[in-house]
Amino acid sequence: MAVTSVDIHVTDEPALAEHARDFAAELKESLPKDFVFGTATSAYQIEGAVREDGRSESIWDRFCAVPGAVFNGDSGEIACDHYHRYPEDIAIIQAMGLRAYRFSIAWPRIIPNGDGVVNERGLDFYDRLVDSLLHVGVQPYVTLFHWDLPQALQDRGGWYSRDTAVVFGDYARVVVDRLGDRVRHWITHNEPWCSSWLGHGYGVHAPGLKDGDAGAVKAAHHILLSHGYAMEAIRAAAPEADAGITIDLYPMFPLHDSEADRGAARRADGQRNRWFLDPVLRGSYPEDMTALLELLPDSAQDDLPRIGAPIDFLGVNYYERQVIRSGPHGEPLQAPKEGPWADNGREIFPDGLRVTVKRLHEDYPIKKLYVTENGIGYHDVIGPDGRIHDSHRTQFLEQHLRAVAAACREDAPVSGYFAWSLMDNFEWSKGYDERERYGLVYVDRSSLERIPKSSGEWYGEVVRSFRS
Ligand code: IFM
Repeated sequence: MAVTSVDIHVTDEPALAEHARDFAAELKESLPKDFVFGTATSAYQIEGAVREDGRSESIWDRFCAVPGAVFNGDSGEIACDHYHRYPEDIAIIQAMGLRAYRFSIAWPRIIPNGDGVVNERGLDFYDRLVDSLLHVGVQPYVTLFHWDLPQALQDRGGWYSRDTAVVFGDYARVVVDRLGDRVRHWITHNEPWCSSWLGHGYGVHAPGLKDGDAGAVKAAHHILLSHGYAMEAIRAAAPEADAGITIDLYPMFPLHDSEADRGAARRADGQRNRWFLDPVLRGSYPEDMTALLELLPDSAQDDLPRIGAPIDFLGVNYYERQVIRSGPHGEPLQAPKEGPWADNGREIFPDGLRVTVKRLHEDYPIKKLYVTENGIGYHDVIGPDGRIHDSHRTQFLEQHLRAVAAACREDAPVSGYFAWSLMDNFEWSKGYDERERYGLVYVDRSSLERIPKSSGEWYGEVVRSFRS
């Protein structure tokens, strides 16, 4: 359990530290006492070591090799080399004072063929990771699928095949059997809209299929079904577990307060949000989404009880809102937003997080929510003093935590917040584009040296002060 030590400098910046302490005092007035503050990552974005210890090829390894698929031809081959440097990364988490860390498991490390033979060396890595986290008092929140499907399964149809849903349940069982004595919090999937629509509809994520809504709906259904199988596996292997799914949600604002724009925003919400929320939380697909309903596999109706079985919490990833106007046939079209903007082109709209959480609380029977991701990409640079003064990110975190506090005052059951991301990492089709640095910790792309940013130091001080 060799955990190295790391310096967190916030006390060198008295104004920042004082601001963090004042802000923590403000949060205490609205957030529950046991509110969980953490940070998040995913396997392919940070681990590297793609050919080590029996890991097989994933669909992202394959996709990154396609010319033009990923910015600059980048890949997760080395990423942040977390596979080897995890003791240092855990030391950073510890130094920040965080007591929760969300990471994902790479399926190709555990069952290289997708089903069948289990790779003990893959499990051993996550064993070491979990033990090292617990050793320093950090609770693991484990995601079972954050997009790195074994290529062997893709070769047999991937998420177009119902069998992939079944074997996801087997994979979940293997992982929970091994780690479930120490890991209490489980997330089956991360952002199923991205896996289905970006990967199978638009082809901008792995596996790069451009099959439109037909492909996306089929993939999404099997992903949701696999969530159901995984929940059953978790319940069987670890009855005390706290388990759910993470969905990326976008509040849809009509451009004008007209019937046409309101209707278009409702349809956009149906495709982007309710298409996932309704089956998981109500056991049904949204009835108004008639064109999508026609694309569902024949088995869909029979699968819904399994998909809609109770979960313990919903994970919410929030990044930005969408503004929607109606097209000539009532179709939803994206309308220009107002800003302000981050370097990576995302609009910063903190109240959208409050609106999202409040809406979930009002529309769905949810007992507990975690904000499992929230963050922003900037082109951060090392200053002359060797530090990264990313006050824009500090402000972003402050505004969004304030939105969570406001939602809690409106009785929304938010139990935790995980900043995306612990460190700068591989941002999927955007690769290592400098504008896509999401970390609380800067990662030098050549040396892979980690340098905590001032936002990370500020966040740590907020968390420590909140507890004191
Ligand atoms: O980096 C991603 C993450 O993998 C999923 N949610 C959004 C993040 C930022 O784009």
